[in-house]
Amino acid sequence: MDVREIRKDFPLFQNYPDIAYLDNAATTQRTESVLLAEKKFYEEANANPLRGLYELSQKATDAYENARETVRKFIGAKSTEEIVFTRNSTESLNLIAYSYGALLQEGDEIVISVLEHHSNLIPWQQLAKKKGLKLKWIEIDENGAITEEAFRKTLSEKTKLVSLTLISNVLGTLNDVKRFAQIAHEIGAVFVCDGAQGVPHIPVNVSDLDVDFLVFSGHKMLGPMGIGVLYGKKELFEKMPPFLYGGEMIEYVGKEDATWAELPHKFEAGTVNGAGAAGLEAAIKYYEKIGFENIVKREEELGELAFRTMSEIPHVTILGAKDAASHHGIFSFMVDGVHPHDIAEILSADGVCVRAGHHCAQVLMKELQVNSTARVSIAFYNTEEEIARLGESLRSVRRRMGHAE
Ligand code: 7TS
Repeated sequence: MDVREIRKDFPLFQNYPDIAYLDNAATTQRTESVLLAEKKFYEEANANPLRGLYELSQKATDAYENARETVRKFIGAKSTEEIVFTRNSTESLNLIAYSYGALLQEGDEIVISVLEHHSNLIPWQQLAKKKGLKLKWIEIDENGAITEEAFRKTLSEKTKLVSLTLISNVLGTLNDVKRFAQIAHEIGAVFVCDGAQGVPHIPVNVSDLDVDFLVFSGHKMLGPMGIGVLYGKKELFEKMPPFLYGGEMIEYVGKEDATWAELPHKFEAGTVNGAGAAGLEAAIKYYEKIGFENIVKREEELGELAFRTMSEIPHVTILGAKDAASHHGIFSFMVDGVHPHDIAEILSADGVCVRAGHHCAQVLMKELQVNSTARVSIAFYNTEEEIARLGESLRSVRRRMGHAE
């Protein structure tokens, strides 16, 4: 892959030729094709999808439903009835917690891990409080990984739902979701996979992994903000009550009650994000054009370089695994004697964009005995020069904060 050619596809890099954007876990940049797909929707197919019978509305519906089919194929789902469009991973997780949560009973147990982003934690925590469920936590080992032993130890015959991230947004750890889903199924629990950080970086096939639900966000994989995906097995979606009520999710409405639309529309109340779906489809097509195997290879190489560059700098500590490959392009780090916010500000002065804070993972921060970290996160369009700039700037941080060396 010729990264110089690839970067030409991203308008933001033309507008900001001098920044090194290394905050891809927060959101990626978007290709011109994604922006054009959104524009095209509004210019050539704009009417309210799924409503009108006239030709333009049909075009809007087709654009939206074609995007759903592209998503279905991308993640290997059996049917488009299993693909619900949401705003983002957070909304998808809230939908599951609210709607599948309605089927859970007092005393049932939900299992999550200390790695989870707040979006895969608070919905379960609040559901547990409301319904008298027990929330149980899987601990991580010194590399930030969940062992099969730790996983099994947390389960019991009362476990009804397990929700785990595919890749940690702080440590980059990859969970063996296929194995964990299998074990959860053995005891009759459903398995939710938070793919917000995984789907953009490794091929994910729901039929192969056999997860019951998968969530991810368009904006972390070159797509627009405001469009996300919830995959769910049809037999589970059928049992679940709607999440939001209103237009477009009904079959028949009377004064006293209503019946619900067919899947997946039962879970898509109100006017949908047609342009967002078209944009996400364009993002998936871009992934397919580059080829996932090329993306994975490129991100591995860049990750290896970033890990080596950062590890060689005195007073810099990368949290989590001791090998680059286990990080999947995500490196949370500390610099001795310098607050993460100061690190990020100094790097910013050199045009290097990294995130600092708790990364919406405060339970994990406590586990790691820190309040915050600085974090580099890589995408395939990053360059070796950007990593070199990160290294150079990072090497100067302590001196610029007044430390002797
Ligand atoms: N799950 C994981 C693992 C995430 O990393 C994030 C966002 C979410 C869920 C929520 O995604 P959203 O699209 O609904 O916001 N993570 C980050 C991050 O690491 N920095 O900014 C957002």
